Amino acid sequence: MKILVLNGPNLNLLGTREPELYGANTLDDVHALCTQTSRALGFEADCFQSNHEGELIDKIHAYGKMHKEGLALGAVFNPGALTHTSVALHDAIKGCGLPVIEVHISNVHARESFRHHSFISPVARGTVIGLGIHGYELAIRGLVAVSQ
Ligand code: CA2
Repeated sequence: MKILVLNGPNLNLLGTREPELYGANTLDDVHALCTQTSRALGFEADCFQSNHEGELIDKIHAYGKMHKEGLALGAVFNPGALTHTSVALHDAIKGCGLPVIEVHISNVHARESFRHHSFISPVARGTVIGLGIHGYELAIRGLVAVSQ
């Protein structure tokens, strides 16, 4: 049984710039943490990052189908800046019925007002915000807990 760990635009830059906002860990560190956490809970993490909205939508659709077939539990998703702009990601999650936990590394509510609105939160099963990369582990644990 798989868990999708999905990261959106610019998250491939983690650990290279803005450590005061996003910490010093790289995306590879996030993937290692998610792989380890999922395995400890009896699941297999599939980690994917894209800077392209359409590729994220395709992955959500594929996992919606896998969820219906009993092959995937759901997804942990940091949509990056698309959080604040993308009706298409909102529609993809709503349309395919994939359980999604939305994650943000930084506390978006303590930042610019344009980061305060999320198009993803209304269609997410839950959200984890502002806890650094620990949020990914907590989101996986939360997804498993609410799926039992
Ligand atoms: O806090 C988060 O996880 C965000 O989703 C990160 C996005 C931002 O647009 C959201 O408002 C909140 C930005 C991701 C870019 O990450 C970088 C990491 C290092 C250096 C540059 C960008």
